[in-house]
Amino acid sequence: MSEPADTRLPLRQVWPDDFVARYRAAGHWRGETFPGFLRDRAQRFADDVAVVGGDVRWTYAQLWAEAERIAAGLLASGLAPGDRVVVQLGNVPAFVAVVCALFRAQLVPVYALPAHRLTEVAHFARRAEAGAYVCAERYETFDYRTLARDLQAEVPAVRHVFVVGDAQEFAALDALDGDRGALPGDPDPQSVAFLQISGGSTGLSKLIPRTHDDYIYSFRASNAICGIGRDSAYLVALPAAHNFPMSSPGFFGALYAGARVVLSPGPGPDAAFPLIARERVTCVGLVPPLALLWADAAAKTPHDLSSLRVVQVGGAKLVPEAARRVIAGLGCTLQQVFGMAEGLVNYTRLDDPEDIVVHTQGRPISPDDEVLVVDDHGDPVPDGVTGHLLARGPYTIRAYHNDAAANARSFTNDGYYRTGDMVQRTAGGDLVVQGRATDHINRAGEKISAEEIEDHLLAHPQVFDAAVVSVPDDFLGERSCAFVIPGDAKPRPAELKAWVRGRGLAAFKVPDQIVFVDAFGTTAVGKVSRRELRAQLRERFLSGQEAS
Ligand code: OOB
Repeated sequence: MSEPADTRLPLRQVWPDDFVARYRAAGHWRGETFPGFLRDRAQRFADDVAVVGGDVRWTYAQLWAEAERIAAGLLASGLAPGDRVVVQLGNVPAFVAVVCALFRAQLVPVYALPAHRLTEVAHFARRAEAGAYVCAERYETFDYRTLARDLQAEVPAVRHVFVVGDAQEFAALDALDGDRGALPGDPDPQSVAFLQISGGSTGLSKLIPRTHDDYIYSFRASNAICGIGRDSAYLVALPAAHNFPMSSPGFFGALYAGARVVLSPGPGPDAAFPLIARERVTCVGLVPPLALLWADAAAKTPHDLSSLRVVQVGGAKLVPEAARRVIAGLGCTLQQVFGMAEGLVNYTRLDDPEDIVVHTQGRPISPDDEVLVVDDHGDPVPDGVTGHLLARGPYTIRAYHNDAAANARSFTNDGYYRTGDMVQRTAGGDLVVQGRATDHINRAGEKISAEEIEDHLLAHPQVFDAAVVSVPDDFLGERSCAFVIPGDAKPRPAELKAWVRGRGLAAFKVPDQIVFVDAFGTTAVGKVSRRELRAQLRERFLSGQEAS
């Protein structure tokens, strides 16, 4: 009997031949792969500690053995190389083992955050054409097995569910095993290694295909810029599935260097400070509100934080005053990180003068990153003038997976990614983020699409119209505010918030504030774009008229 034909869309990320040749010749793309480097480290650094979290302390040899066991078990369960697998795990060693196992089996991880719920996970599964889902029995207070059941009901193509912990009717990750001799060889370095999730400025999140060559380059080069070596200990304080703690230089950078990865169960000082002291952590990545929290808590903590050499802050704008507070409070080197899951990452350098570290978001990783700052017509603007940031380079994608409309919008004809960020470039080549051109809310580093939330609000029977905007917030940087024109009966704000939550969305997407208005009251004549409308409402809010 012949196998049914695979009708799934192929995963690929294609750079034009001349760029491929250039990136190889420059030594950026070296033909390394995830399983290739992980196997190598397991041999060379066999007895060094690789991953620490909860009660687990795995050496490099143990991590690799665990990855091979799970990989063989996944293939024995009926998955085949090329299958996509949605992974939703918290900051636990199993997350690292599962991802390494998927690479080893040539399965393709699709990263969901622990905060995501059914609507989002189902969207990732459908869009990626996933055949399996890996989750924890529970994380924090949520039981992911209920999500798994709903997911299989909604997306039957997800035939397999693997659970860390008590699996109930599903397969237990711990019990997986299979024939290691049946594991495939190493993949093509230019093939897609995984799908990352975009922040999603218009509507639903897009899937970002990253290749072995491009991603490994990004964290190998980040290691050099961030001072990560074999003697480093990197703390994962943000959710591990985020691109920042994953690869800038993140836990993959640390594993590449033979360093130690320490997983913090939560981002706050309570969870992280004892780990820093115990494991002599040298580097950590934080979002601005957390960095400020840490800076304040450091003054009072009994824990010894003296091992910390570099505190990285990124994901959202760190204003100069906050940057100074972080430096003073934590007493170590601050590194600003301005990056995106689509690729381009900028860093202030460890030896930059304080003025640059405080006032800029740094410069690109690679000499082959091509960064353009352009006006609304696409023409370059001079240094010091705000414009749209476009990026192209050896680790910036050329296309999203399976999303022709987003690709047409998000990339120029000559392959630049339109970041949606408004920046200025200084004479020294550093970037200063000024804002953005797209309507998303950057809530403490979590990106929320205004359009996505408006769609959910509009589905409520008592909502006539809704517009979601970002407003400044002392702690979060930005919070979300929904302007709602009620229908015949006015719902209570709490009801609308519960409604959004009940639509199967991450808690961080629930509007922080709801303001009822009779009309949007646009002053412009004729049709007003949603963008313009949101801008007007935001102005009204900020001028105090709606700040109820
Ligand atoms: C990181 O990645 P994403 O994909 O969650 O979000 C990217 C967007 C950027 O386009 C920008 O709007 C914003 O987040 N952003 C910043 C920033 N870092 C990111 N805005 C101002 N200042 C910064 N330092 O957030 C991400 C990925 C890799 C490394 C670091 C952050």
